[in-house]
Amino acid sequence: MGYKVAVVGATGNVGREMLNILAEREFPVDEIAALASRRSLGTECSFGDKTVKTQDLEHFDFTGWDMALFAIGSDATKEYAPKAAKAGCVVIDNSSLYRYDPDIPLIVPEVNADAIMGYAKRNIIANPNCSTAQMVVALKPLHDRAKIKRVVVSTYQSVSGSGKEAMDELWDQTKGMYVPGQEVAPSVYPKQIAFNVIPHIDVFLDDGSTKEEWKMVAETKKIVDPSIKVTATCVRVPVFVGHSEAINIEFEEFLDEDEARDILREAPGIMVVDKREAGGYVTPVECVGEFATYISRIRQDSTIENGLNIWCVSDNLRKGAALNAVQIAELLGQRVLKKG
Ligand code: 2RA
Repeated sequence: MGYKVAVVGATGNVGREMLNILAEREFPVDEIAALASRRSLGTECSFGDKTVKTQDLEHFDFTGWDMALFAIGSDATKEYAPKAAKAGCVVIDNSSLYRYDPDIPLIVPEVNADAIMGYAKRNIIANPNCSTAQMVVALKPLHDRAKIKRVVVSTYQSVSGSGKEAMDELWDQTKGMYVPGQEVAPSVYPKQIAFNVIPHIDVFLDDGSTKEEWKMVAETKKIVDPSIKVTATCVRVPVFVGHSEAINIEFEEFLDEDEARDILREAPGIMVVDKREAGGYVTPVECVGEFATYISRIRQDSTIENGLNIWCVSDNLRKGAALNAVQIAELLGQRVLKKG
């Protein structure tokens, strides 16, 4: 006895990964619905060794469906998520719409699984921002051992975080630099992304930070501990898939780098690759298609009393979005719906 599962936004980067990962992890699906806007109607999506034709989200009836994994923008989510929730279908939403709502749990299963019971208030569970998800997986085991006071993080975020159009822009712009007359002007991004980096993701806020940076602050506080101070600089880099983060952590008490490495090695969802030699660390191209959050460059920060530096890399379409959403679905099945 399995679940009736809908994937909303099935033709997008994240929606396709949700279908892939549901199949890869053999989630107990009795029936799968791939939902998309009318313009994508009939598109065939892979679901393991099967294909499913997309159905029209606008006219879909969620009654009798167990859960719906949403991977569409906030505006469309605002229209369809409440309909699904009201029909008794638990919504797991990847947009930012509900993440900061006190009535809706924001879940990273390796970090705050127990908070999932809060789903019952609105029948909605929020998935965190990709750059937050991988970071809190690393922070949580260290925070449990030596309470974290402050985090300073710089991100190096791949263009797949902006969607398929951005990936095409990087590809075309890069090619165009080698073929006279085929130069490609910036479109998705305000400046050239090929062979360049852009310190701007999402909109600018009044204090000079960007909304992406604000998300990392607000979501870390909600998922891990509201007392943790976080400051972030989020940067777009010419990488197709895989977000990287340089994370500096200040603890309430000293935590030795070797003990930190041992803790991370044992922590759920983490793979430590940390050798102080050429190639002894993970880079984005190696994380693509993987479930793990990789940690490298673990070392003391001797400029402050209880400091540690780490390098964190993960597939932003997987742990950063689709995998985390499927893990929430698994948790929902184990703790609440209990079929399968
Ligand atoms: C990005 N985190 O990387 C944002 C949304 N996926 O663009």
